[in-house]
Amino acid sequence: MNNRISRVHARSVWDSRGRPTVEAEVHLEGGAIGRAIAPAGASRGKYEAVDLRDGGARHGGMGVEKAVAAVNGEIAAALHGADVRDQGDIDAALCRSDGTPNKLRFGGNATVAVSMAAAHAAAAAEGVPLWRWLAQDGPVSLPLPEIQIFGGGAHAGRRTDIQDFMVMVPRAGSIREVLEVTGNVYRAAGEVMHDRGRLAGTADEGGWWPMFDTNEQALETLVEAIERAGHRPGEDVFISLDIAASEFADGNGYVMALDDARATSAEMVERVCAWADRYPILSIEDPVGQDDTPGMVAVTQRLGSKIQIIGDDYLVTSAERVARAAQAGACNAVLVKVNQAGSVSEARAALDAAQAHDWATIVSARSGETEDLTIVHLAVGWNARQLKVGSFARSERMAKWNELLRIEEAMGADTRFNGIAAFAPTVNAGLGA
Ligand code: 2PG
Ligand code: MG
Repeated sequence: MNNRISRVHARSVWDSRGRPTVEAEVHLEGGAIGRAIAPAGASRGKYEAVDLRDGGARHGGMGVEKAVAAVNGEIAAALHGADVRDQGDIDAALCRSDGTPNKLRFGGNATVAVSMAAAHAAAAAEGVPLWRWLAQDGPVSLPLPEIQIFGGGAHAGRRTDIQDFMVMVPRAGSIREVLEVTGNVYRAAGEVMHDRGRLAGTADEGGWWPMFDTNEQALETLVEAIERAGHRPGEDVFISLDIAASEFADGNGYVMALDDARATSAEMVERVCAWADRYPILSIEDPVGQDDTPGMVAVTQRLGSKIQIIGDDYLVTSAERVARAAQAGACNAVLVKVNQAGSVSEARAALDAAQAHDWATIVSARSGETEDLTIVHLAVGWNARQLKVGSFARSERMAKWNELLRIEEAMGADTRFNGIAAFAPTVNAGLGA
């Protein structure tokens, strides 16, 4: 009886962009409470669960009063008395009462907040951290971080076409070491920008604002920053890109505004392969657009044995799309964003589908974030291989890296850090795993 849901309550709070978002609480009869806040994307895949926004003049149309009302009304009624330990049943009830394939009626922002809050309540009732509750008796590991140094694309007024210029430190021995090295690179990148008179603050996720003349100049500068920090590019520190190509795809191909270039799908593939040749790149997300399966297959065939090819907008945290992509030979890794699916169980299914194909799995934040730490626990408890939460500045990001440090400490001698084993098998082998 103690684990039955007695109350579900939501309120409108604020995210890291100063926009309203949904916070949900799930209360249990035994007194335990779970709480979670929905994140929000800017470069959104068109097949994602839809956030319900109020429209109109207030909050520039971004209000979430309708989504909050859905939680306090229909969702609260649907979940009343449910056993919170049955996450699958709770999420199935959310999907059933919403009744649309992409959470149009309640809003994915309503369902994801409730779904994550329920997971927190279950862990609280058990008296264990969320990651332990999620893992049950299964294996856990500390995910390899990928951390943004320059933020472009939709997170920086389209200043560069490529969206995320990130680093990975797979040969480090611990989370603590990864974060120290990343801090060095982040600081050095700021110094390089300062020296060139190009320092102009930070973008949405805390990465340096990308004042560059071409996309390649950003890549060159990142290599320089790694060296200036005293690390070896392609040895200790690698580059990871989120190209987020759907953002600059039009019906006929790709328009890279900064490079003043148009590209067909085949030309885009060539361009990405040329970057992979020239720079120490270990991971590439969304190298082509969300509907460009031939392009995704071509990139995976050309680069996938050595480089991680991640589907984000292309897979939108959907088990079905992961299975289809695996069959087509597209991608060797999935980005898992709980709010793309709209519930914890659906996101977990996408992760399981990827693991069944020996793909790597990356749990990811959104560009609109808050102090919510749920994704860190999901990554550890689900034994995901990597974690992406934006840059190395601003507390909505640093809170998550700091939580990962706490979990590393709590694991003590049982710690398993993914490092060079964080990728699909052939990529791991290339790193010497
Ligand atoms: C992405 C994310 C995070 P957004 O594209 O992977 O960088 O961006 O949340 O805006 O979709
Ligand atoms: Mg992305």
